[in-house]
Amino acid sequence: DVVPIRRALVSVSDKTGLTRLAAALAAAGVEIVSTGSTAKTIAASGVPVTEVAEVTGYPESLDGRVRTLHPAIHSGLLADLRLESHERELAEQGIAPFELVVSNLYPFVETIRAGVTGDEAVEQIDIGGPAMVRASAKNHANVAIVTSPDQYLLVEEALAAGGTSLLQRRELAAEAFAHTAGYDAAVAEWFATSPFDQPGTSPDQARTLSSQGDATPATAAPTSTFASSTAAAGTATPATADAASTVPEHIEFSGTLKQVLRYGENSHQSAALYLREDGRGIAQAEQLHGKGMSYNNFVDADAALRAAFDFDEPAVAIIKHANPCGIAVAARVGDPIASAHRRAHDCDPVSAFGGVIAANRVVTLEAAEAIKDIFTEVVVAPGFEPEALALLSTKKNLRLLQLPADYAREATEVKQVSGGLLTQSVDTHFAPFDEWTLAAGEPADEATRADLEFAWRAVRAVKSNGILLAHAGASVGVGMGQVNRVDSCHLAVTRAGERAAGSVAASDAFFPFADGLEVLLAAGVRAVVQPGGSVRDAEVIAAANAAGVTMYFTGERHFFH
Ligand code: 93A
Repeated sequence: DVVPIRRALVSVSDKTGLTRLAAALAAAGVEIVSTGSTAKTIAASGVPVTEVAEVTGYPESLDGRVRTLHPAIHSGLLADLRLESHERELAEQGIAPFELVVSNLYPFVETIRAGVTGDEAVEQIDIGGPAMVRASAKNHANVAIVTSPDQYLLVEEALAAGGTSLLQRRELAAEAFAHTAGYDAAVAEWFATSPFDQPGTSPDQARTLSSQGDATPATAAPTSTFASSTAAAGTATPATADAASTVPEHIEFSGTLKQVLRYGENSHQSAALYLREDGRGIAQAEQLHGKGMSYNNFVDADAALRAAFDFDEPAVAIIKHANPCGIAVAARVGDPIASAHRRAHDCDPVSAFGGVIAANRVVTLEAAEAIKDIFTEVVVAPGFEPEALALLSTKKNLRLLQLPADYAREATEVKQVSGGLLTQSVDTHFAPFDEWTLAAGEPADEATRADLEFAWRAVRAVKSNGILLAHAGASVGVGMGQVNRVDSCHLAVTRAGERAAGSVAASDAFFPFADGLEVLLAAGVRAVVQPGGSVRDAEVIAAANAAGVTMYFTGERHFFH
């Protein structure tokens, strides 16, 4: 499966490392075919190069829009030489195949970031480049595609080794498709969000429209801008006067492309990470070790952080698919973070396999020793003790992330719906115990009260309908994401097993009937905290009283979707 390199198509906007690469190719006897300024740069370094126009017999045209877009080039990229028919067709047409393509694209993102707009920005949308990249990536059985100067060393190694291997070409193809997907995503984002002057509209008219709220106001052009104005339109009707006073009239979210991700939630989805300019969150975390973060890693790490940082005391949350496998604060004795981790892990060791761990304190060596033996995708924390970092860095597949020193969540959350954005203030309010009302049973003793307060905070990290059983500051059973509360209760109780008896339970929203609560009571929970407010509260209270179980109402709920 080794393909020797005889002919290379080189067409790069970023000329970093180009002359060294060209010299290495020429020294290995490789014929180099190049576009305009790439060919000039190579020729100027004294290396022989063939112009694309010489190969196509067709001049670069339409101001360079059509250069490599020609069958004499693309047949050479797409011919599958494992097929005799392809080989024959190429020979009949007098076209030579390429075994290597080196291409990086017009710098679209950098251009719009520099403030370029309109037709000038459009001109920076590379068409021929992605076509070459995608063609050669598709034809990875025959062609190696290199899209970054970081990969030039690999080319030099391949030249020395007599060619590229199939595995190398496959990996390069994956990176190439991720590269063009990220590029197109940035272009799509720009089209969807950049200001648009309608033909025939003078700049002055455009400004007037904008100030009336009919057009998105012009902003400096970052990679991705979502701007919205409800100011003049008056169409947004907040539900309450209270909400109205805290919802801003104008919101602007802008982000700069940080990283094209290998793929999205699934391998057929393209994905990228954008940075908010004022952000201090997971997106700004510094990766200290491990392979690149995936889309799901970011989502889960953020959910884990949110859960761990809901507590003031040392706490650890372990997350899978955005839901907690375990959350715990430190026990009174021992190393706090090691203790919190052990107790969070013990909640559901089966689910914690392959999870994401967040700690709200520096990860200690003792915690690292425990984490090391458990298959984990990501550990994110404010920091790592040097010995902990050294130990965890021995795990090749474990990603280690250090939060920015001033880590903070934004005060407003944004969610996309088709055709718009939903915003809400972040759910950070926890009604304190002294505002709860005792709805059933005896007032809680101090230990029960502490457990109820812990459970009430922890259940907020559980996707609705959420039920969380806790004991001594650690979750022992979590029921999440069910479409009825009874099933969430069954799930929490099953996961807790024998530990359900004597635990306390928190429910993210009220029990609409007594049936869910009855599942918890039958399992032996000793106290319950829930918002209250159901029309059938009397039924629910009666069930708790009949079982002699303490139940508090918080008067606030914590739905989480
Ligand atoms: O203008 S294009 O969309 N049409 C093409 O046929 C074409 N061929 C190569 N863009 C095209 N390219 C791009 O030109 C490459 O992706 C590369 O970024 C750039 C290299 O041009 P030069 O060698 O003139 O710097």
